[in-house]
Amino acid sequence: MTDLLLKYFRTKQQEVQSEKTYDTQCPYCSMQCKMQLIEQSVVTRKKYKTVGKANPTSEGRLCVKGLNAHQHAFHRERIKYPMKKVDGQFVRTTWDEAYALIKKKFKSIQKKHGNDALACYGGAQLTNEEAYLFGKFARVALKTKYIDYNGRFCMSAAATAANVAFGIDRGLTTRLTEIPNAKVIILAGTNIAECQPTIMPYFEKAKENGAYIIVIDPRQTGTTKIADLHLQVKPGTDAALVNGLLKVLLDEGYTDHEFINNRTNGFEALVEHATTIDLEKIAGKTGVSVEDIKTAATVFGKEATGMIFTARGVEQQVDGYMAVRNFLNMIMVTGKIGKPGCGYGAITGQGNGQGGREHGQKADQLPGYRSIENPEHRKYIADVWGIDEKELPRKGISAYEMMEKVHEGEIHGMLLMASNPIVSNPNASFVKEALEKLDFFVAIDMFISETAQLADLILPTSSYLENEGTFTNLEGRVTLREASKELPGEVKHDWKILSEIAELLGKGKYFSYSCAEDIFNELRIASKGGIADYYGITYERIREKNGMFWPCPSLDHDGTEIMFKESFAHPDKRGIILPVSNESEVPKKKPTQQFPLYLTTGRVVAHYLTGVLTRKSPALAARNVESHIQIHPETAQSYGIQDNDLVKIESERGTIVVRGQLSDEIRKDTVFVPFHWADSQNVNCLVPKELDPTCRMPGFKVTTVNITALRELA
Ligand SMILES: Nc1nc2c(c(=O)[nH]1)N[C@H]1C(S)=C(S)[C@@H](COP(=O)(O)OP(=O)(O)OC[C@H]3O[C@@H](n4cnc5c(=O)[nH]c(N)nc54)[C@H](O)[C@@H]3O)O[C@H]1N2
Ligand SMILES: Nc1nc2c(c(=O)[nH]1)N[C@H]1C(S)=C(S)[C@@H](COP(=O)(O)OP(=O)(O)OC[C@H]3O[C@@H](n4cnc5c(=O)[nH]c(N)nc54)[C@H](O)[C@@H]3O)O[C@H]1N2
Ligand code: SF4
Ligand SMILES: [Mo]
Repeated sequence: MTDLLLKYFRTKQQEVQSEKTYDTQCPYCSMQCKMQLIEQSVVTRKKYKTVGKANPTSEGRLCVKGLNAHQHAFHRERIKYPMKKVDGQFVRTTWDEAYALIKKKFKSIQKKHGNDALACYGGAQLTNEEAYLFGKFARVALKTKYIDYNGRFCMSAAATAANVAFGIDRGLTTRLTEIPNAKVIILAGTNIAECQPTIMPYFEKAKENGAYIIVIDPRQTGTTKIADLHLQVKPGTDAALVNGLLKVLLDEGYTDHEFINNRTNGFEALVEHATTIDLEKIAGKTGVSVEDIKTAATVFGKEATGMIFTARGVEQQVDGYMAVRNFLNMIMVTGKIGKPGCGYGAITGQGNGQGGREHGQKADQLPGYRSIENPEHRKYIADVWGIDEKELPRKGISAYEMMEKVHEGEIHGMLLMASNPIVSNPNASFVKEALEKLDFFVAIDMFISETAQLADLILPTSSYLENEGTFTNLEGRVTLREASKELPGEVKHDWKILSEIAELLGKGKYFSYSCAEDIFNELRIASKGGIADYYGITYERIREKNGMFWPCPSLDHDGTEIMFKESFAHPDKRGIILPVSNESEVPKKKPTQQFPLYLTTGRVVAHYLTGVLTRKSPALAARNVESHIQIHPETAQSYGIQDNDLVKIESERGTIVVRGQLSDEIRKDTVFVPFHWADSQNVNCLVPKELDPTCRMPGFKVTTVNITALRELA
C-alpha cells in the first residue's frame, strides 16, 4: 500500500471513530421494536445505520422497515419550517406568522359558525401524551365536539367488540410469551408475516411445541406458510364461517360448561341460534368446505389451550364488530381465556394503535377510556382539567362522517395531525373534495403528504428520533421511546405546537407543560379509576421494568399481563355471549355483471399505510416501486390480462390503474390491491362509503370491481 493510501485509510478510520448513538423505537407498527441509530461522522457527510435493541417484546429483532426507518427522517423533502400556501404554492413562513394566521382564522370561523365549525383529526402514530393532549385541546382549547382519528379505520371493530363482550378493550388479553404455550392457534384476517414480522418467532416456537395453526385468509400469504390448515375464505364471510365452527363445537360438545356457567351470560341464546345453522349452507357462503370447518372446530375444541387472533381482514367490514363478537363467542364457549396458553388478540396496527385509542382522541371518549356521555366520567375529567363540566362538549362523530359534515357546511376548518386521509379514507375522491372545500385547513406533518398538499398551512413536526414519549404496544405494554436527537431546522414537537396554539387562543393555563413527562403525569391522573388505568405507571418504572402492562391502578401494582384470570370487567364480572347473524345488517357488495369480482385491500411488507414515509426510503421504495393488482392466472386469462399489464380497475365509486401481478395464491373470484399509493393508484377511490352501524368501520376488505387490460383498450 502506498503511503498516500495508508494515510487516506488512517484518516478514514479516524473520521469513522467519531460515532454517536441514539436510542429510540421504530416509527412503524405495533411491535414498537426498540432500536438504536448509529451516526458516524465522515468529513463530508454523516452515515447512518439502525440496529435492534434487546427488549421483552421484539427481543432485539427488526424487520426491513425498521432497519431502513432513518432514511425518511433524513430525507431532503422533510419539512423543517412552517409553510404557508400563497397562490397555490407553499412558501416558508415564520412560526409567529403561522400562529397569527391560525389565531385569526380559528377565531373568525368559530365566531361566524360556532365552536363546532372547527374539527380535529388525529392519528395513532402519536405518543400517548400527544393523543391525550389532542383530545384535551379539542375539548378545552377549541371547545369543539368534532374530534376523531384514524384508528376508526383500524381498531374500532375489535375495540367495540371487546368492550361490549369483556367490558374492557386491550388488544391482547395476554402477553406474547404465552403464544408458545398454546396448542391450537387461529389467525383470522391477520398477515403477521408481513405486518408484524418480528412477532413470527413466537408462533414458530409454538409450532415447535406442537401447536396446530389455522389461518383464515382469502389469499396465501407469508403467514399461511406456517399454517397446518388454511381456510381460504370468500371475502367478508368470517361471521358466517365462525357460525359453522360454533355449530360443530356445540354439537360435538367441545364446550367448557364450568366456564360458561360461572363466567358468562347469553349461552342459551347461542345454543338456540346454532340449531338454525346449516353447515352445507355455511360452506356455500364462505367457500370453505364442511370437512375443513369440522377439522378446524374439532382441533380448536379438543386442545386444552388455544388462542385466537384477528386483524383487519375480519374487522374492516361493515359487520366487523359482529364478526369479532363471533370469534369472542368461540373463545368464551371453549373457556380459552384468562389462563396460560389461552387468550384473544386483536393485533393492533399502528405504533400506538393501543394507546391512541385510550386517551380521548375518539369522538365519544375521554381519557382512561371514559365515556364523554357519562355524567360521572365528565365530572371527573372536568375536575382534572380544572374546567366546569358543562363546558365539556358532547360526543362527536367518526372520521369519515366528519368529511360528510364538511360537505354539508357544518365543519369549516380542520386541524390534522398524523394522518393522510385522502389516501386512507374510503370513498377517497369525496374526502378530497371535502378537504378542498374547507375555509381553513392546517396540517401538522413531517412531509407534504397528499393531504397536506391541500392545506393552507403546514406545521413541521418531529420524528421518532427526536420526540420522546410513551407508546402502548400490541401486548398492552406501555413503553418509553427515549428519543433525544436534536430537532432539525425550526421543527417542534406535536405537543409543543398544540400547547402554543392553546396559549394563543387564551387557554395557556391549561396547557403549560415543559416536557412529555409532565403530560404523562397528568394523563396518569386523568386515567386513574378508568378502564385503561395508567396511574401506577411512571417513566421511572417503565425504565426500570422495560415496559409495563396496563391496567396498573397504583404505584405498588406491577401491571396486568394476563387479563380476565378470575373475572371479566362488567359489573357482574361475566362476559357476554351473543348470537351473530350470517348476514350483515348493512348489505355487503355482491358480484354483479357490471362488477363481477371481489376486491380486497391490505398491505405489503416493505410499505407502511399510505406510504408517505416508506415511499421516501430508497431501500423500501425499491422493493415495490408502484402498486399492483394480485389476480389468479385463470381469472386473468378470462379477462385477457397478462403479467405486468397495466390494469384498469373500476368500482361504483371510481377508477384506478395499477400493474397486474398474476398469482395462484389468491381466490379466483377475488383480486387484491395494497393501499400504500396515492393519486391514480389510490385503491380507496374504489372503496364504498358504507360504515358498520355500531363502530363506524368502513368495509375496506370488500368492494366489487371490474378489470380491463389497458392494452385491450388501445
Ligand atoms: N408492512 C406493513 N405492516 C403494517 C402496516 C403496513 O401498512 N405495512 N400497517 C400496520 C397497521 S396500521 C395495521 S392496522 C396492521 C394490519 O395488519 P393486517 O390486518 O394483518 O393487514 P392487512 O394486509 O390489511 O390484512 C390482513 C389479511 O386479511 C386478508 N383478508 C382480506 N379480506 C379478508 C376477509 O374477508 N376475511 C379474512 N379472514 N381475511 C381477509 C388479506 O388477504 C390480508 O392478508 O399492520 C400494521 N403493520
Ligand atoms: N383500502 C384500505 N384503506 C385503509 C386500510 C386498509 O387496509 N385498506 N387500513 C386503514 C388503517 S388500519 C389505517 S391505520 C389507516 C392509516 O392511514 P393514515 O391515517 O392516513 O396513516 P398514515 O399513512 O400513517 O399517515 C400518517 C401521516 O402522518 C405523518 N406522521 C407520521 N408520524 C407523525 C407524528 O408523529 N406526528 C405528526 N403530526 N405526523 C406524523 C406521516 O408523515 C403521514 O403523512 O388507513 C386505513 N385505510
Ligand atoms: S415495522 Fe414493526 S416489526 Fe418492523 S421493525 Fe418496525 S416495529 Fe418492528
Ligand atoms: Mo391500522
